[in-house]
Amino acid sequence: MPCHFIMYLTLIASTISCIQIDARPFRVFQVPHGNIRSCQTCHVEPGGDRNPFGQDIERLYLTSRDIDGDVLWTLALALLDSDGDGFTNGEELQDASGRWKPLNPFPGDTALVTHPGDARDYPARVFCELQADLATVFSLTGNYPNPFLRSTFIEFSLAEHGITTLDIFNLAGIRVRRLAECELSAGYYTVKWNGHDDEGRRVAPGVYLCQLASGPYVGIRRVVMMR
Ligand SMILES: [Ca+2]
Repeated sequence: MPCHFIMYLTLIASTISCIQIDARPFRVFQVPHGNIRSCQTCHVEPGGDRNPFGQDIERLYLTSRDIDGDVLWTLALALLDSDGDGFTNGEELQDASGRWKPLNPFPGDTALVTHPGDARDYPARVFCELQADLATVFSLTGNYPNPFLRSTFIEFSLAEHGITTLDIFNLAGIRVRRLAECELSAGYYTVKWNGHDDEGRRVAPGVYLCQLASGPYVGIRRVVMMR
């Protein structure tokens, strides 16, 4: 059976399941990758109480709270950490920038999606936030804000397509976080670092080195996390 047909059947089954227990199944398709957990994206149990992500949406991100209200997936909602696990809703749903719009293809990597309403489920790694556009030079432009308190955005450009890594090292030369390891096209990119190491623990305040390696290019910048 063709893959797209199986996906179609899955979506129909998901929608029918929602209809039986929740009168607003269309909202599932108004957040990135909302089809993965269907109604449980926002509810503890389908049709039941809302989880922390669903509570935030109900509080501020519905066009109206009646049955016709649509979910507003915005940068503000993407930047919230609804379940308090150290990762923003956007990071968990593979759209850290909050740029995705309903009906567009889902962003990022489906395999990395985690639950924005369940603090026990969080991503092992936040992958590249892509803003591909024409670029003519390799450059690790820097990060903003710097110094930073909670999170910082690292900007770079690639002149050529290639395997790219973006890492954070401490001053002892030990890698604390791999932010990206992927194949990227030439373009401009922004990747967010939330000050956590690869184990999800917040690193100690201080000076770190951010290293970009892609093709012939290696660039290093100082990144300072405040206390
Ligand atoms: Ca989570």
